[in-house]
Amino acid sequence: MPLIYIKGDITKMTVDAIVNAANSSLLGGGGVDGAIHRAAGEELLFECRLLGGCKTGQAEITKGYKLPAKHIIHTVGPVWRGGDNGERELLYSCYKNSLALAKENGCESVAFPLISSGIYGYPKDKAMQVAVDAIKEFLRDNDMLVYIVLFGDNALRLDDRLYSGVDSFIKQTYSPPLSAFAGASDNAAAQPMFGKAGGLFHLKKSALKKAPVEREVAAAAAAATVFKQEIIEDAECEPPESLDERLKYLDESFSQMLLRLIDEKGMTDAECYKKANIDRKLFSKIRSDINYHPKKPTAVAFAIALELPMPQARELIEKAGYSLTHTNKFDIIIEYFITNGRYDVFEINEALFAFDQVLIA
Ligand code: AR6
Repeated sequence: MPLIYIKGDITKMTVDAIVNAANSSLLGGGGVDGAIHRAAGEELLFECRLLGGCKTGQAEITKGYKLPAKHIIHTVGPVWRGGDNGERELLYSCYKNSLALAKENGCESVAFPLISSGIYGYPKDKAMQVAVDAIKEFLRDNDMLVYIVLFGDNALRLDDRLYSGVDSFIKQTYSPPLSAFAGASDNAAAQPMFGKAGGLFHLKKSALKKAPVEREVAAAAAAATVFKQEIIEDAECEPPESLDERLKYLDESFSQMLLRLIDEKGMTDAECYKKANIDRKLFSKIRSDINYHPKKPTAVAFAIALELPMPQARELIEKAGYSLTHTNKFDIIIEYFITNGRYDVFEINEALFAFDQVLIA
């Protein structure tokens, strides 16, 4: 997966290059710059002195010294002054020039912090958008594994409207899995259904007071309702298809269906796997093995890249042996984006990340 968001400390990344959000002296400072200099050791400062500084938007490269990364690319982000002073262009050039330097130096993997979004005050959501735009543009013509490393608890704030749209869709749609009722003691069931980042849903108190058998019946009824709803939704959206048409593709494997859909959409392989944020090597494996079983996030990524409507997306994902249900946040978030016709894998990954879910691809 060519662009990956992760939470953590960039100095710990084992990659060909990490990027430093430096200042124009290149002689170290606070934030990530300070952390990188401390972890790399004082030899880094000796090499930096020889570089004689760096202009905003430009980039320079040094060795990684004591870091697990082989190289450090030092770039100088703009200071945020309200957004009308060329900040976006300068920040974009930081990513563009750093990636070009990484490529020139034969790097296959690079990790970025969210440049300018700390001491330099660039709003995190805007800084993220610039980072993603610049990296996406680069990946259109180049193969590289690029990480954006987000630091601290408030690492990323999803656009407010998108966040509340996804959040209320989860609240409306979520239906607890049977096991949540059957195995749960009253106490355990009173816990939030999701992990620390979620904490959105609590089982209704009335459901908790019921005897175990009643709880199972209630849960089964809830599940049946969801199932029925899905059938209705599918029937409403699915284009009429003849029985012959359906039978023709019954035995298709995931790989065969994927390749057929790529042709039907008039896409090239590269357009499809890049849009899916899938690595070329993984795509080649899927292409050459008709029985290849991808992981669920990979199957989902292709459904997104192909911009499939919900029924077809479900079909493709089922070919890989998975389903989209209403019993977990990941599935619901995917459904939200598909039903709203928003097929940008990077945007979906930001939402998944914000809700503490596995990313797609
Ligand atoms: N790993 C990953 N990200 C980090 C780490 C880390 N170890 N530490 C901080 N961040 P900043 P800037 C995040 O302030 O805004 C220095 O003094 C942090 O949460 O390091 O470009 C330089 O010398 C934030 O999201 O860099 C300059 O003078 C992001 O890294 C000035 O600060 C960037 O925050 C540059 O300011």
